[in-house]
Amino acid sequence: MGERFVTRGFVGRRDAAPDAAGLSPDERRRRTPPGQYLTPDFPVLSAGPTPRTPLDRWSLRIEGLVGQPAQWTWDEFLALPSRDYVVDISCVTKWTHLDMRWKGVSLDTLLEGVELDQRAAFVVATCDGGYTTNLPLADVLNNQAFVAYEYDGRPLQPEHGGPARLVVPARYFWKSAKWIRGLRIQDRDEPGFWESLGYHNRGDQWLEERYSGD
Ligand SMILES: Nc1nc2c(c(=O)[nH]1)N[C@H]1C(S)=C(S)[C@@H](COP(=O)(O)O)O[C@H]1N2
Ligand SMILES: [Mo]
Repeated sequence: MGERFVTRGFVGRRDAAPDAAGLSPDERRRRTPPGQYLTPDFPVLSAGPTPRTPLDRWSLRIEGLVGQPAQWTWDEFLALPSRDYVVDISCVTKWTHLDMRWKGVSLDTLLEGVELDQRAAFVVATCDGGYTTNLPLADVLNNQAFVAYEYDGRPLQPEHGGPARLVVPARYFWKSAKWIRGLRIQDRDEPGFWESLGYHNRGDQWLEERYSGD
């Protein structure tokens, strides 16, 4: 143990001991967006009741400015190439949870299933229960977003958006639509649920874009 600290140059720095999660104070600071605090908790934040669509009636659909809409049943969705993701999540209520482990399908993989119109520039995620959130396509392409169906090695719990939710780690967590059922491709941006109620249109946690006007 001593050797590890010596090679890292931590000798004599009493505040440099790793915490329970093995993180040094420097790393905690570097990975905590402005105004956020770290927590091992995973609070539930929902604007309404938890929808419970049976899996045999579940589908995920891409529509809007695409050549032909694409749709996957639950079994078809699970058969798509998936990936494990370990990402830091920040909620606008100020908690940040590091190294959250998910399994899901990249939005790149889903979008490979459609031909995007030349005018395609924005996406609106649609959900069971009516929640929506908007993102520029540029913010979700290149493995920046995925539709998760497992969290921490288990099926995603209904309260957290199961059977499947969008996860966009580089934005505040309200952009990570729970109970996702659709991606609507548009030429124009269209504020979603929280974006219409005064939250920032983009929601970059590193720029502290919490509310419109930030
Ligand atoms: N469909 C839907 N998705 C949603 C919400 C919601 O109310 N409905 N809440 C959003 C908000 S404000 C946050 S902070 C996160 C919370 O996710 P969690 O309950 O898994 O922590 O989900 C986001 N996605
Ligand atoms: Mo939130």
